[in-house]
Amino acid sequence: MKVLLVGGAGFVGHHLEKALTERGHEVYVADRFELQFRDSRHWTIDLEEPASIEAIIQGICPDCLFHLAAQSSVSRSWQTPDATFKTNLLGSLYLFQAVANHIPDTRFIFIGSGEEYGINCSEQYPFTEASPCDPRNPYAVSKLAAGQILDLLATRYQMKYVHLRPFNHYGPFQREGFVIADFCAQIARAELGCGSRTLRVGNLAAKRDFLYIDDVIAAYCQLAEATVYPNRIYNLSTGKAHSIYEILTLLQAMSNVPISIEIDPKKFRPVEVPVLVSSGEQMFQDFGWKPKYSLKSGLEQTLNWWRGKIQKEQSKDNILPHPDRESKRI
Ligand code: A2R
Ligand code: GDD
Repeated sequence: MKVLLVGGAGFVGHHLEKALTERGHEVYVADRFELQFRDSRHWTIDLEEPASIEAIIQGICPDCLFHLAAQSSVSRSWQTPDATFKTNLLGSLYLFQAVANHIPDTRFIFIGSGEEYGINCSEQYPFTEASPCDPRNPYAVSKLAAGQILDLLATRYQMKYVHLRPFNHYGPFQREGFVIADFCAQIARAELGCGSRTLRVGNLAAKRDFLYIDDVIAAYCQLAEATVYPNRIYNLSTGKAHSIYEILTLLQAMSNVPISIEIDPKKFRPVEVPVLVSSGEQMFQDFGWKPKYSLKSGLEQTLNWWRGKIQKEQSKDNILPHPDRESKRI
């Protein structure tokens, strides 16, 4: 099957490209590649330029398309709500229109966010797909609005789509700016003697539903290969909430050097969602998907990856850009 990953050079795309290729699919990636990283399978796209979208949609004509491209940081969306809306809402609209006009039969997987639900859940009452949405930051509003537009266009043009709402995910290749990557990177630098042993952290009281990247990829592969497309929303989650403090404590215990903590008020959000957790029941019922990784083993693998990355950065051999997709950003 021909699969196109729009925004496929990011954290999730990096893993998904590899997994789908290993499963025998013909995978194309469209992202903001610099000239030297483009080839027949890696195309340059800018969601804010409809012409670049049209060219790729018509040039590739995929059987299945994942829309992963986004300004994906909640924190940054408070600093640049306009840029967040441009990419996540307007850019998504351009992409939906191109698909509706040229390849309405493609299986379209829109990656939204658990953040779309906002505040009204607790550990006793996790969100389900039927929960009302009350988004609490510009990123969440942009994802909710994009999903609503997709639903309207899909009805009008008989498109086949899934609107997925993944909750927090983490693992190797996630960049700094997200909580587990931030903590692991700082610990790895402290261990290698090139960073402080005092970790700067934000709000430790928040609770989130964390998925290890391999579990996310397993779900995405199942969706790509599914034959039934019910044009609906699915939550991707574990059903368990962990406080950021708990994550920090687990990582501190894995560190080879003593780590102390400094709360940095600049890392707090203007508005914080205290708990974000969802039942993953619907994905299990309809696709048989269930997360397999424990938080502890996922954190160990992520911290080990950061140890290797920081070590590599420290070594002299790494002056030239590394020839993998990560290098898009170097
Ligand atoms: O911002 P960059 O240059 O790193 O590129 C990101 C790309 N992207 C775009 N691609 C084309 N046109 C744009 N205007 C545009 N703006 C951003 O989307 C990046 O390569 C990719 C998103 O990857 P990440 O930020 O690493 O997100 P992640 O964790 O892979 O999440 C995938 C999806 C996103 O829609 C999240 O909002 C959702 O899952 O949670
Ligand atoms: N980034 C960061 N860095 N967050 C911190 C820190 C820190 O040092 N300390 C505490 N936090 C808290 C944040 O306040 C938030 O409550 C929680 O850790 C998670 O923050 P992020 O990892 O930045 O992710 P997010 O929850 O805002 O958004 C992620 O999950 C969404 C799905 O729930 C992103 O991956 C989104 O793209 C995704 O849609």
